[in-house]
Amino acid sequence: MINTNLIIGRLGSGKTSCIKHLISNIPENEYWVIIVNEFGQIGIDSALIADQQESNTSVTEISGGCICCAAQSQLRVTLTQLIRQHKPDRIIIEATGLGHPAGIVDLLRDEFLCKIIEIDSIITIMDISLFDLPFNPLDKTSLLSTENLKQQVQLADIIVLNKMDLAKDASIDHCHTYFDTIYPKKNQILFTEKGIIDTKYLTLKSDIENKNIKNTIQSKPYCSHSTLLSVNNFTIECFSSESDEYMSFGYIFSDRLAFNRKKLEINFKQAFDNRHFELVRLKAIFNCGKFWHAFNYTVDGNDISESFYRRDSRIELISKNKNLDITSFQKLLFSCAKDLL
Ligand SMILES: Nc1nc2c(ncn2[C@@H]2O[C@H](COP(=O)(O)OP(=O)(O)OP(=O)(O)O)[C@@H](O)[C@H]2O)c(=O)[nH]1
Ligand SMILES: [Mg+2]
Ligand SMILES: [Zn+2]
Repeated sequence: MINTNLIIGRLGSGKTSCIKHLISNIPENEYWVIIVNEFGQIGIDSALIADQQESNTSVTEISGGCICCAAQSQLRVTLTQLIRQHKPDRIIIEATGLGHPAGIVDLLRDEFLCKIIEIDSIITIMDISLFDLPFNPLDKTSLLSTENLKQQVQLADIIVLNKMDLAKDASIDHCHTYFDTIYPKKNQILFTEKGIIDTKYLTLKSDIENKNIKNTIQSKPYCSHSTLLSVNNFTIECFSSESDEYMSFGYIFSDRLAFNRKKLEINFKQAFDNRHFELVRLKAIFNCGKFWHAFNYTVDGNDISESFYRRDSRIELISKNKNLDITSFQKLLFSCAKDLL
C-alpha cells in the first residue's frame, strides 16, 4: 500500500507552493511521486515543480479536466504505472481547484485503487481572505456557501489557511468562529504563508473512512480543441477547453521565440482588468531573451520569477466567460514577440 495525500483547494490558493516546499524537505531515503491535475490542457504547475525537482521525486501531470471525471481512466493508468516504476514511499496528488474533490476520494477508494492506495491526510488549502468578513450561514452568495468549498472543508483532515501576509486583523477570529461550527472538528488548522507546512502533517492517517461524503456536484462533459497556427514560420499550438462554468485556453510556442517581458506584464494586467475577459487565473512560462520567466497571476495578486523550465514558452488562462473572444487576447499576446509581428 502506498501512502497518498490529496491536496485540494480553490484555484490559486497555494497548492503548488505548498508542494514545492514539501518536496524540498523530503525525508532522507524516501522517494515521492507527485501528480498534478490541471483543468486546462497545457499544464504549467508540473513544469514549475520540476524546476526544483530533487532526485528523489518524480512529477507527472494529468491535464485536461478533473481526474474524477474527464481524466478518470488516466489517473488509474498513471498511478499503476508510477507505482510499478518507482515503488514510491509517498504519492501526493494536487487536485485542480475546478474539480470535484469528493469524486477524487471516491475514485481513490474504488475496488481497484483501494488495494494499492492508503489515504493519508487530506489537506485543504484556503485563502485566508475568505474570512475577511464574518461568515453568515444565511448568505448564499458567500463563497463558503458554495458546494465546492463545503466539500473541500468536509473532506479535509488538515486545513491550511494560506496567504497570511495578506490577512486582515479580524480574519483569524472569523475563521475560528467558522471552524467552531464545523463537525467533526478538524485534526489541525494551520496558518501559513506560501503554503509552508511541516512534512510531518503528511503522515497523519486520514479520517475519511469515518465520513460519508458523496460527490453531489454534477459535472458537465469536458470538451477541448487544439489547433496549430503558423505565424512567420513559427508553429504555435493553441488549446481551448470548457467544462462547468469555466473555459480555459492557452498556447505553446517554440523555445526559439523571445518575448518582451515588459509588454507581457502590461498586457496581462490589461487583460485581468478587462471585464470582458473575466480572467480568474493565468500561468505562464516565457522565454524573455536573456532570462526565462514564470508568470503566476490570480485575481488578488501576481508574481513573476525566473524559470528553469526552458523547453518551450507556454501560457494557460482560465476565464469565467464562456463566450470569450480569444482572438483579442491572442493579438495582445502575439504582439509581445517581435518575430510574430
Ligand atoms: N501573497 C501571497 N501569495 C501567495 C502565497 N502563497 C502562494 N501565493 C501566490 O499565489 C499564486 C498561486 O499559488 P499556487 O501555489 O500556484 O496556487 P495553486 O493553488 O497551486 O493554483 P492552481 O493550481 O492554479 O489552482 C502564486 O502567484 C503564488 O506565488 C502567500 O502566502 N502569500
Ligand atoms: Mg497549482
Ligand atoms: Zn470531477
